Amino acid sequence: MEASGTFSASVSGTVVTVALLSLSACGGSDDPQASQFPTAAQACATLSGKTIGGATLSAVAVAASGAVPTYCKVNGTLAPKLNFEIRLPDAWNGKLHYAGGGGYNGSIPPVESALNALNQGYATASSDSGHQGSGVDASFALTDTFAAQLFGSLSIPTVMSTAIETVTAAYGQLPSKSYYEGCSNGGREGLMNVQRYPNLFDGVIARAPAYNWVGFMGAFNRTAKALAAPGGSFSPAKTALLAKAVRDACDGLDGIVDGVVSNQAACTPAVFDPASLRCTGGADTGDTCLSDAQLAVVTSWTTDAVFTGSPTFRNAGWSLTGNEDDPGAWPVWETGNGTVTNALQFLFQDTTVKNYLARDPNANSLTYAPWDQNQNALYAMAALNDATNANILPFANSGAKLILWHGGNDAALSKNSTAEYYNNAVAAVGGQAAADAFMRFYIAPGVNHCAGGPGADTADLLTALDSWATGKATPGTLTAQKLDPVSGAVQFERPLCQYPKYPRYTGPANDANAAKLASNYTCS
Ligand SMILES: [Ca+2]
Repeated sequence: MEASGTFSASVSGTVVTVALLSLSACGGSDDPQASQFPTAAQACATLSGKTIGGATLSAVAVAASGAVPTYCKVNGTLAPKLNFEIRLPDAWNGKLHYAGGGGYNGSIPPVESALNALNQGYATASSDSGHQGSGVDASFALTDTFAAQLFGSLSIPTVMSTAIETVTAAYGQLPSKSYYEGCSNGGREGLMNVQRYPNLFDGVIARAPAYNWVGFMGAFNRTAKALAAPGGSFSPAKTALLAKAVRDACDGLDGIVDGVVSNQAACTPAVFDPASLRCTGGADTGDTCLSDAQLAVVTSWTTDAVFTGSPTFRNAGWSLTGNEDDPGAWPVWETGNGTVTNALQFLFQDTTVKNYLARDPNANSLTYAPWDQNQNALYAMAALNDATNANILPFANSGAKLILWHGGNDAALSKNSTAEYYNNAVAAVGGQAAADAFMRFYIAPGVNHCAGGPGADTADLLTALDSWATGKATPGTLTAQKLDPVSGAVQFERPLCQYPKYPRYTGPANDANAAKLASNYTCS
């Protein structure tokens, strides 16, 4: 723990600066040979027009711009239509990074999704996972069995094969380490790699993983139906009413009233009961109370959703956070600001019902009931998309490391479901000590789905993973930061605690500057 504390201190406060400076100075690597590798322009010249893995490569040098460094942009297509992109830095650190997708994929994630890796000198690969379209459109799964398999699990090992060969052709040697990093569906893809391809990566970062596809899609459907029920709709004022009531009751339970309920476990129904907001008589009488139909939405949100079939067909309910009203939380994911059909949870479950379950583009997801009626379809979707297998000993035995991360204000996917997977994995690999040898789980309070929200949403998990995988440092408590979106300056820090701990304020009272420092919190 001491060694890791030193490590996190060295990272804290300087993540962006270190990454940017090290690129120009020595390629972000302590490998003395890093500077001997070809530059991005030279790599482009080597690769342009070359055919690798059946894909004819285009390779274009991209000039540095803003936070994006100079890199060689390599594109190709694996038949029939799996489009990939590999970005090669100006000063390679000898390692390969893979950035996962989001939603139902359908496009190559932008370079910004891999910027931390690129700035540290990693070659970094991504793909559209084998079909082209909107991230909330699963119609490929209705008509294209192979595209559905690529989306489910096959695209990453397929692209990795070509990526490794491409990097080796560019630099003349195999990557010394390969790491995977992704959030949301990208987090699911990470766990899929861990479970089905345990030797593919030396380390995996799975953030806010959408690993229980059957379970959370069913929960999305249940909550969408509750919101669509007469009187169930949540206006911005209703969402703000609920969030403020939670904050008023629970914000200070972590030692500081900072707008974030970091100690969610203490925010029990005995401390805050949503029924305390009930409109007299149960009908909607205005913005100062919740109707019975709206309270039913809250119940759908906070309780586990359990479906017929496999024990893995379930989703742990969400915690109330006090930041439901953040623009990146309930408004975009759940309520659609009063129009449920605009909400992302509605859109995801709707395309899932149409293309995987009812297998009818005209099906109405809000009247499709019961949601678990088609067991064959549920099992088929689970076989394609679920990454619920907790026995990840093959991955652990390969020597690889896994970092799980989840935002505490994630209104898309429940952090409690990730905790459920973590606990299942701990049990399946033989207990806490065995798990600690290769797995970490961090929860970032006040952080929305993948990023954003009032909490400290930036942490250099890649450096923590690399230090672990290369035997330099075992990750303990890390440091998370909130950065100014324009300048990149650090606005405040928090310790990034290992589950089930949360950051408890121990600094001087009523001291705004002290409250910004991670050193004034302890993981409790
Ligand atoms: Ca607080």
